[in-house]
Amino acid sequence: MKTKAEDLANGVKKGDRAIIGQAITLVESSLVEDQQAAHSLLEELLPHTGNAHRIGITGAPGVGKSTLIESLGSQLTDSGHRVAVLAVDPTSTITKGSILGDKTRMSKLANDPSAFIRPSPSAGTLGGVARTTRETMVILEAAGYDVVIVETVGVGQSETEIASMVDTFLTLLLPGAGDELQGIKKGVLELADLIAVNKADGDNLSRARNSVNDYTMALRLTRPINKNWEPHVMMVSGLTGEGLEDLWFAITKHRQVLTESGDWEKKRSDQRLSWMWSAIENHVISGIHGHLEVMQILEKIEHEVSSGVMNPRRGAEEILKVLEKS
Ligand SMILES: Nc1nc2c(ncn2[C@@H]2O[C@H](COP(=O)(O)OP(=O)(O)OP(=O)(O)O)[C@@H](O)[C@H]2O)c(=O)[nH]1
Ligand SMILES: [Mg+2]
Repeated sequence: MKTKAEDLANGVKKGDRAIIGQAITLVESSLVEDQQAAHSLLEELLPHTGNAHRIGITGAPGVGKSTLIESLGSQLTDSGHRVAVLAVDPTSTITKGSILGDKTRMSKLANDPSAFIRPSPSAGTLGGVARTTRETMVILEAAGYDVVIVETVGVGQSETEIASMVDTFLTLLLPGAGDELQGIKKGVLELADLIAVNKADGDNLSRARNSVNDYTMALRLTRPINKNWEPHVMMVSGLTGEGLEDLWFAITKHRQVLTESGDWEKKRSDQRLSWMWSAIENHVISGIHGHLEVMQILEKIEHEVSSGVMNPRRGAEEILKVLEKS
């Protein structure tokens, strides 16, 4: 008899949408009894992955990520690509809300047989968002999606995590004046392979042009020149579609340049390593939360650390001591 994982893997490889959904639900599950099946599923699917272009798109809330993905994604499916979109919102706690939100904002793609949209899972599980994003990408690639786009809200940690699991990282910014430029975190510019000033339409157009110049200057000041790839700033409008062809050209060019220089393979091996390390972190952390003795002292230690009675390093030591004893 076939196992659940084998059945799911076969359905995924055939591109069966309902089964793809079930497979994603399995890897998102934090139930202990689902872990083995999830593990076997990924083993079955991993050999069928590796060819998709993994693209991360980040930017502040409301910068126009979903609108741009809807336009770009539709252009791509029109030209024969199969496009998967994963929304990662580490701030979202109500899964239902974000399902509706993402699907309404990308209604054309949501109804496109060559596209698959997976809304953000709720950010309940520890380290869960990064893990499930990686594993969901495996499923979607094995299902034959050759462009996998991860949309993430640009808040802190999540950006760095997503950047470590994609091939091309695009940052969207709004047309703005010099003041706003000051507010852009240096890290944002350092992570980006491409930067696009979005909403460059209507009244925004001249401001957008100025911003492109400002960001280009800022980019030159903040990062060392990489001999293989120099990130550049573009101007787009997800709403009108203006600039999207150039943007796609730049994204594919990025892949080509990296492939030729050998950086692509290097990136893929870094992605595998960072997956392993984050799996280790998740395992240790969930070990802590599943450990009875640790749970008994955890609240007290957390309280003492948060109120400043115990220093954080000492708190960590106390917890690890109990964990290691067992
Ligand atoms: N003028 C203009 N408005 C846009 C453009 N893209 C998006 N908008 C508007 O900006 C608002 C936010 O767009 P979304 O695409 O939902 O932005 P988002 O970055 O996905 O937002 P979150 O997922 O909530 O972080 C909507 O009201 C859009 O209609 C654009 O290119 N030009
Ligand atoms: Mg969005």
